Amino acid sequence: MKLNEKQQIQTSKFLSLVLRHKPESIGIQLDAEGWTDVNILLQQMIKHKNPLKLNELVELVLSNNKQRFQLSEDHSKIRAVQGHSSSQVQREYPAITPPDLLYHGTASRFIDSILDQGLIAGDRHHVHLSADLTTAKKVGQRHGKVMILLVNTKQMHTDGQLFYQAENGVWLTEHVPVQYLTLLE
Ligand code: HQG
Repeated sequence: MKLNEKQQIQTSKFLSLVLRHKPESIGIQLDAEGWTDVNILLQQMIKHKNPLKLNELVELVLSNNKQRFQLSEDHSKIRAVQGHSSSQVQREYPAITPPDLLYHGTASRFIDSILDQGLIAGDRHHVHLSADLTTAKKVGQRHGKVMILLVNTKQMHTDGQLFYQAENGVWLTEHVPVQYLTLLE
């Protein structure tokens, strides 16, 4: 049996919760790079009333619209590729040169604070940036009335700030100071 679309979304949200934020809530452990054992994950999901079969997990990982999760080659381990807040994880992404410009989609109610403090990671380990406007709009819409900020990544990089890219293409950095931000009207 394949998971239907609703079940896929629910399961993806559950996996995001335990693989990014609260592994302890179902008694699993993540290593520093975010990996956890697939068999233990599936056992603990049964115990916590979210049963999932191995083939359903594999299908979900491969078909996930944002490629949020990654399986090891032998399918023995799984991780979320970005978005972590758990202190068990401290991913060491290689620093790479970003494109000259990246986008950040947010909600109008955050703008005053962002123009005061810059973009901060909050509970997550990094600020998330998008490579294109369409993606940034989708990210911002999750929070309310969408506003787009342009990030002068070329200048940030020249000034020595580090950038990383998760396996699913999402760009990451520690903090974006205000001077590199332009609000797109
Ligand atoms: C805002 C999703 C006030 C920031 C997406 C955002 C992404 C500030 C919110 C990934 C601020 C945090 C991450 C400041 C930043 N004052 N608000 N100084 N600095 N903010 O969800 O970037 O579907 O933690 O603008 O696609 O929205 O989960 O971050 O609105 O890739 O795979 O604080 O999550 O991916 O919200 O999204 P989030 P995000 P998934």
